[in-house]
Amino acid sequence: MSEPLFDLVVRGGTVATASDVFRSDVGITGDRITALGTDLGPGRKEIEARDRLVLPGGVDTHAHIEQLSAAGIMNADTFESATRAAAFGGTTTVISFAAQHVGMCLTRVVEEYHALARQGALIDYAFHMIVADPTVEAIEEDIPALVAAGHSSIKVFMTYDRLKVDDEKLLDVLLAARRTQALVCVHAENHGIIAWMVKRLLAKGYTAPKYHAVSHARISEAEAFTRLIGMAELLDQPIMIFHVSTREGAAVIREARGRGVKVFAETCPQYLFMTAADLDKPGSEGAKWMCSPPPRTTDDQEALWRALALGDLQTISSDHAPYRYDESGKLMAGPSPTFKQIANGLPGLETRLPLLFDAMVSKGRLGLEKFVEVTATAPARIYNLHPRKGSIAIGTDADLALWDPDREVTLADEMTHDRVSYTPFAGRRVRGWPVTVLSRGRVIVDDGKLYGEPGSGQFLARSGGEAARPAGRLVAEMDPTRNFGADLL
Ligand code: DUC
Ligand code: ZN
Ligand code: ZN
Repeated sequence: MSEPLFDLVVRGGTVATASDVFRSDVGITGDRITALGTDLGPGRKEIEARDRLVLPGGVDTHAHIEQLSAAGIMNADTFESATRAAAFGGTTTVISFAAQHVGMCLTRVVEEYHALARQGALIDYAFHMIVADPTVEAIEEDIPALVAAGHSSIKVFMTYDRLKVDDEKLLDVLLAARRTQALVCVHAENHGIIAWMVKRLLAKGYTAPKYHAVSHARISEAEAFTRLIGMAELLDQPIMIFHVSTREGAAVIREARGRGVKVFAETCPQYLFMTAADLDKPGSEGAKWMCSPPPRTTDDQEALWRALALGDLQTISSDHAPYRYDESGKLMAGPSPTFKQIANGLPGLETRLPLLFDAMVSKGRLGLEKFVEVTATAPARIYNLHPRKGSIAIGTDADLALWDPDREVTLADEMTHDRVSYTPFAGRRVRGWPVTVLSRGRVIVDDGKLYGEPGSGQFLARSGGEAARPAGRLVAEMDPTRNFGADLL
């Protein structure tokens, strides 16, 4: 027997990237992939992968973990439980949030989330900074220092009573991002329309969870997208629109991208696989399917698939926002809350990839390479984690998910590994399952067993990269060479 050449060889599998599918062994030395090819020499350890698809570990760039909501409700998940669930679902990188609320110091907030993740995470992670209070200090001191420290994306909300920033503040944040080359991610819905609808519905006695979907009138999405894109265009600042849910919203993005505006956009499994009808359950049960924006119609699902195919939407994230269906979470206001009193959000870190693999690979919608692209490669690129994350190539981190493409699983509440105790996708049967998962060359999940250790995940410092760079197309008012010479930016 000759000397081992690698620490680990994943042997004989079918490797898939966003552009290619090919038979190859994967040679791993330490944390990294160091060889691809057939008949690689021996490894100290070997994993037989003849019947497996060898894919990059998933990159989930929108997850709320150990996060305090503005209403004071703590997520059900810790970094340990959320990243454990992610790992079981084939995801090896997550970007979660460091959530500032009004009155909080952003730097302190980021330090606190750092400490929690350092202790609990068992996959690699980064943060988006939620800015709810863009004070002069936050804009001029905290944001530049934090972006320089590797937090190169900012999230803002255009709705939610205690989180929303108005248009003027949104412009302040967009400009702060432009100056520091950070990407701005936005929850874009028209607050006034939603608040007005909620008031009217509740006054008329329409309180059940299904009216949550009615309150987020479809136009609230397209209107906010249009306004947001206008502001981003005014400053020539790249943006990422989170969780697109409607056909009209996707159309607004298509039109803006067609004009050369640097707009990125994501959707989530809940908008591809659920509809507003899922909220229509007896009593308060519909709360389990309540998220914002709400799931819409099958026609919207088709429009979102089309937008993915066309590249108008580039990523599919989970928007994992875990609340238990009990008095600690969804039923915090009692057993019969009005829809306004129910925390918004669904668990999804674990089910994102199996649901999408089933739809895209097993059932053939857009195919294997596109599956890898929208769940791993494109998110890694947009958030500047590529090439280290999101692909399989020599030199990349050995973050791999080995899928059994034939394994059939019926999703069920009891099988998930987060702390939510239900999945909104229970009862769905999927084909294809991530059986073995590696994070930087270490097996963290194998055949239903966890081997990853809390605290072994690493923080991924990121600069803004290409996605966050202005497109270089200033509108007349902002262009000092075409106007009065002042530099408004
Ligand atoms: N909507 C959000 O904006 N965030 C968390 C979950 C949700 O449903
Ligand atoms: Zn959101
Ligand atoms: Zn979210």
